[in-house]
Amino acid sequence: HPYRVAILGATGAVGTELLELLEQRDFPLADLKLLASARSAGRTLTFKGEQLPLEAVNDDSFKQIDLVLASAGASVSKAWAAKAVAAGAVVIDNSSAFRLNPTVPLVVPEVNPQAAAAHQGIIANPNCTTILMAVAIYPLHQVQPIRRIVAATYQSASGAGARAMEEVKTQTQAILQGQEPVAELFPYPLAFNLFPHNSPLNGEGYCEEEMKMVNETRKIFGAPNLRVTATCVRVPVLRAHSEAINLEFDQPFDVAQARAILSQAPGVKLVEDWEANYFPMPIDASGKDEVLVGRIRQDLSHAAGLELWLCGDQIRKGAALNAVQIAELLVQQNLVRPAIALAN
Ligand code: 2RA
Repeated sequence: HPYRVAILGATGAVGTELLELLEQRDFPLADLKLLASARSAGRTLTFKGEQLPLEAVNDDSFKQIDLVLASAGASVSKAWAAKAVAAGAVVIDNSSAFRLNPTVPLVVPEVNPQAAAAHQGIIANPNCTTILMAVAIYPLHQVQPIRRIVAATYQSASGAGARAMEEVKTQTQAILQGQEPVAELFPYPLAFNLFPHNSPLNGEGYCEEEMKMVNETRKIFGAPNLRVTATCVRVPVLRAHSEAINLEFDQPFDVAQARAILSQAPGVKLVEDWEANYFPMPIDASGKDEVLVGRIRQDLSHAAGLELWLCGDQIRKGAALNAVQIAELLVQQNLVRPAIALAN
């Protein structure tokens, strides 16, 4: 049956993409409510040719709502998710607020769809870099368990939101006109530059973004001891992230076998033309659903190591698409039900 859905954070980069995906994928909707901050209230967004009003989120927003897709950041999710659940809705949360909460499933549908069934009202959508990596490497992990992951990311401006994408364009224009670039959302100019991800650092010198890759990958794979280390870097690309991944196994992993596995893997597109030196690029990944994977090769420095390279649309599979796929999974398995039903 059709569902009454609310998007919390409808005006953001991810919110806009959610709207587009619900339309494109013909999600079974009885009603769609667009929630945003008071600043956006009164404006409208187009959905299936109709103008839908943006409403400021309030205590009554979640009455008569079955499913909430939240993408307005951790503080907004912390403020509203419990209220939505209490009102009888299931929340698919795109923020980091609940990802490591043991009672909240953290789901990548290609990897751990079964985890969704245990939800108690909230399901978390992982961080973009984690989702893209998980989709690409889980099929290998199923054949031979991965022992250690060393990742380096090249993250686009979109990961910091729609306004950050505008900022990098404005900075680029300024530089081309011989002016000083202005950094407002980002700490430093990103145009013609790059910098280590600017999320807060811990005592071991890792930033939050890097720790998301460590902790979320362990939770999604159900592998609490998996060794993961990452270096996350922001690059002046608009909307697709890239990642260089080194994988270590117990035994050598045949490269041809890895390629064959990834050429069949759900959500993955193998992109390799060795003669032309053509491999995944962010401009090719932008707007695509699949994670593009290529440059799979034996690690020269380790007999049981593999190297690979991937690009994925950060707003789409890294955020909005994964959330909509979780929603579709809940619909297929009849899991859109008030949290109270589980307690009884
Ligand atoms: C980024 N989306 O690219 C991430 C934030 N966790 O910054």
